[in-house]
Amino acid sequence: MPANLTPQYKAAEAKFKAARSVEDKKTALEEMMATIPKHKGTEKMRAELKRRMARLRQEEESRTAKHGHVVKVEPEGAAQIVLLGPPNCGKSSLLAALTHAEPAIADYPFTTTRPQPGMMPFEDVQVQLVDLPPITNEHMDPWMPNIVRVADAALLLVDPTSTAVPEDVEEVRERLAAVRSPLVGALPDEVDYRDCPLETLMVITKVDRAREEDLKVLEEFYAGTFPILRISVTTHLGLEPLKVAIWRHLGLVRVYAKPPGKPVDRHDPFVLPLGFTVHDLAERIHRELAETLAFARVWGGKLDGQRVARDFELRDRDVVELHF
Ligand SMILES: Nc1nc2c(ncn2[C@@H]2O[C@H](COP(=O)(O)OP(=O)(O)OP(=O)(O)O)[C@@H](O)[C@H]2O)c(=O)[nH]1
Ligand SMILES: [Mg+2]
Repeated sequence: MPANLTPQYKAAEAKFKAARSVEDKKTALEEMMATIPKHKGTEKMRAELKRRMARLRQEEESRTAKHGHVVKVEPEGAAQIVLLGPPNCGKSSLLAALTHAEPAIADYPFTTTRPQPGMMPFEDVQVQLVDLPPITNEHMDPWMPNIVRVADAALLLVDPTSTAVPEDVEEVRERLAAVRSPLVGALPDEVDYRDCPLETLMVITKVDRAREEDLKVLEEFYAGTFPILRISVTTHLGLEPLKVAIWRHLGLVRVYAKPPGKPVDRHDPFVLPLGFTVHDLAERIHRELAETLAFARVWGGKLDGQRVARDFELRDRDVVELHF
């Protein structure tokens, strides 16, 4: 669905792009949030605006706070994904299986006490995974909401061998919903403007030692709420499909820019949200030049170098030649 952005919104966006200070950026962003049309076609964009606002607030806090008081993770790569779940469900084990990070892993609860990032390679991009301490009714680190709010998506891990399941998982969902970060399988049509819903995949862990009937019960229970995957870090079952599902879930496209008359560089794609146009790509490459973009040629799908307009929406793996 097209976004149909208004001139007021576009003006606020231009202000945001020109802003240098955090204060000016926040003012412009507030204007964007107030003027963005509220319908299905702008859902992802609205979620993105909230995340940007949360990041700006984090930035502000870390400047004003005394050294060491703010816990945050510098975003890196194409997207940032948080690993959430009750104690001992296998969050750190999954981080170790998908990235080069070496987190502490142990067979007792509350092993992880600080966020631990790691980079997950997927084809030609890298996605940042952030392992976090567990969440329970009794315990959630005070900095946790700040980290969760700015993430692009989440994995909610469930241990089918736990005697507390699914109550322990429900506690995680309730605690996060209470701090206005409800975990959702897909963005709902109507979002309370105070909420920052986080798109979530459910990952059932340790399937190598789970009973099939317990897996089925869990899958039935959560089927209408989240997309669900089964994994085992011991046997590697489901790890490759999980990577693919994570990438698809993010709703991002990889685009390869090609200078006119030169071969395409397939090693270092630009990663853009679904719905971004040729003009948005030009801005990403060279903000000052974007306005002088004459046209573009695209290779991909049915296109084989045809000219497209500035508002052509790019697709995953398109090759684009920009003409200024
Ligand atoms: N058999 C089996 N054991 C697993 C698997 N994944 C994790 N475990 C074990 O489960 C225990 C807990 O794993 P962790 O990765 O430390 O769990 P966590 O969720 O990070 O725990 P906290 O940091 O305390 O919240 C460890 O003993 C792991 O070896 C799996 O796929 N199969
Ligand atoms: Mg851990």
